Amino acid sequence: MLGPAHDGGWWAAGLRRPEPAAFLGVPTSTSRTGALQHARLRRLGLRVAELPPMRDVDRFDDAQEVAALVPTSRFGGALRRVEVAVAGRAGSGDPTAPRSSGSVSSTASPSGSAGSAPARSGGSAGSVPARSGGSAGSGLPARQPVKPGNPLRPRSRLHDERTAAVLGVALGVCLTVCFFTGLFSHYAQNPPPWFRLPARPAGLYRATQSLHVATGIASIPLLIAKLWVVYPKLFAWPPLRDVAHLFERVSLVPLIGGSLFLVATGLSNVNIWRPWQFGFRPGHYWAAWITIGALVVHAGAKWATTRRVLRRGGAPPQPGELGVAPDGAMTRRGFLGTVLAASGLLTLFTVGQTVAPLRRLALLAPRRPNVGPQGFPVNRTARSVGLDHVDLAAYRLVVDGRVRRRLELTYDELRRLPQHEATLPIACVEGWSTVQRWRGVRVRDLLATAGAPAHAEATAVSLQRSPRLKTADVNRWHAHDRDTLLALDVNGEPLSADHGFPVRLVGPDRPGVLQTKWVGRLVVR
Ligand code: HEM
Ligand SMILES: Nc1nc2c(c(=O)[nH]1)N[C@H]1C(S)=C(S)[C@@H](COP(=O)(O)O)O[C@H]1N2
Ligand SMILES: [Mo]
Repeated sequence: MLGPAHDGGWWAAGLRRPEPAAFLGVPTSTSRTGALQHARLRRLGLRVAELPPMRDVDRFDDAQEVAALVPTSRFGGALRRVEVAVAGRAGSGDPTAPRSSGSVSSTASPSGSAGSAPARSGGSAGSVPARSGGSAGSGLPARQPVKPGNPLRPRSRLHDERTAAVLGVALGVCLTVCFFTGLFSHYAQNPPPWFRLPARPAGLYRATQSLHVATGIASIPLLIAKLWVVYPKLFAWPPLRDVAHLFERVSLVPLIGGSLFLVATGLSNVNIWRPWQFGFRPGHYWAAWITIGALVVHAGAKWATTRRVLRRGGAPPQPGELGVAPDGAMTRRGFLGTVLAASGLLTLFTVGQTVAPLRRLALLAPRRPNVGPQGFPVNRTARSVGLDHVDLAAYRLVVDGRVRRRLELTYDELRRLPQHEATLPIACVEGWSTVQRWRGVRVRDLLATAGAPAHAEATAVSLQRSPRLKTADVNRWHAHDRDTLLALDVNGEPLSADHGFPVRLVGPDRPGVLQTKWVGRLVVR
């Protein structure tokens, strides 16, 4: 086994059996010592188990930083005694002298909680305890060349497996929820032969799509934090260990690229900034499959590590663990707390677009459920679809297709038919929604009057000029639901022009894009 040190050396090595060739000629005290040592062990045909990377102690300031992480440990105590002694001698001593003290361990956990130093003194495995830098074979004291303040060398203890694992699990949950809710949205709009969108529960699509956008937005801080925590690993040495490792690393390309793409396209879509307009859905859809495939590979590769580091978790917090460590750096708890809070707040400031009691907090949402003509939002105005004015005298609702009697109803005739009321949401694919009280003619009554077959389906056709969202399918379950209406009124008044005057389709559990406005025709199938 080999314990890599943060500075490129190693902090412990253990061998099951003595092996003189293991260390001979491997250069010590270089930033590649750890990698070269690793390669050597493997070349000898030895299986190398990696211990967690740790901060090693080469200089006095290293020791001080490590002691600050574990102030109550023996190491911390020993260092304090040394500091007192050094202060007592008022600068006459060599501050690095304590490295000869046998009681000062050369290692400490980067988090102060891992608490494992398996290579301490060889133990039953017959291993060689070592100082960092790989001098164990020669017995010479090693000194790592340490370049203080090198910004390219990550020294934050937050780049550790446990932080990565916690973020990974949170992100994995968000991406998985996003994938399935997104897939549901896709099938709701493009049903494959084996899928038919149910009409009940009436708020199902509203819930899944709100969840989609909420988890998508929650994943943004998680994704940024995760990338920051693991980026040093992207430059880890050796870049490729074996075929499994190759596979795992290659899967990072679609995983990282795909998630960034999804988040970027999703976010600009909900903010109605669509430089791509028609490409969004196919692009987002295929990126989702690619990303989730890569996520499955990645989760498989990291499963064991994640379980191990999360299990070990129960170590009691050190005095500096909550919030900020004594050295002023951020602890893991502080860091994860900040990231999760950012994620939660971002979501909270967005879900007001669909959860009415939170609407005052919807600072980041492009829409609020109660803002717009007649008290709710308009995405697409009549004018924007080429419908300046509907001439009521000429208006007819036509019901044709697979019917025994073709219907042609004026606005007044529609008004004289039995009216029905339903409280239903408009749940836009973009994640905002609004619940209103609708009143109009049941679609199933119209189908019955026209003599349509028992399990008939229909397509609603809008009077609008432009082709986008001009038609919407009404499947069998929706067509025969008692709440699927051709609405004439909303909240007791006739629909306004932008809400679909004279008639709009509205039904339970339909994505907003299927709640067609300005309906002029129902084609029965
Ligand atoms: C900030 C993050 C995200 C936002 C704001 C977002 C937003 C959206 C929106 C608005 C739609 C509806 C598009 C439409 O029907 O016109 C959608 C669909 C979809 N999303 Fe996302 N999304 C995000 C992240 C993700 C992620 C991470 C995944 C997958 C892991 C994903 C998978 C899907 C899928 C599969 C669809 C269906 C696409 C289709 O209808 O063909 N999304 N998303
Ligand atoms: N004819 C027609 N109906 C339509 C649309 C449209 O573009 N044309 N937009 C839909 C969308 S995307 C939504 S979310 C709902 C509510 O949108 P609104 O806010 O524009 O009324 O109406 C739907 N009905
Ligand atoms: Mo929409």
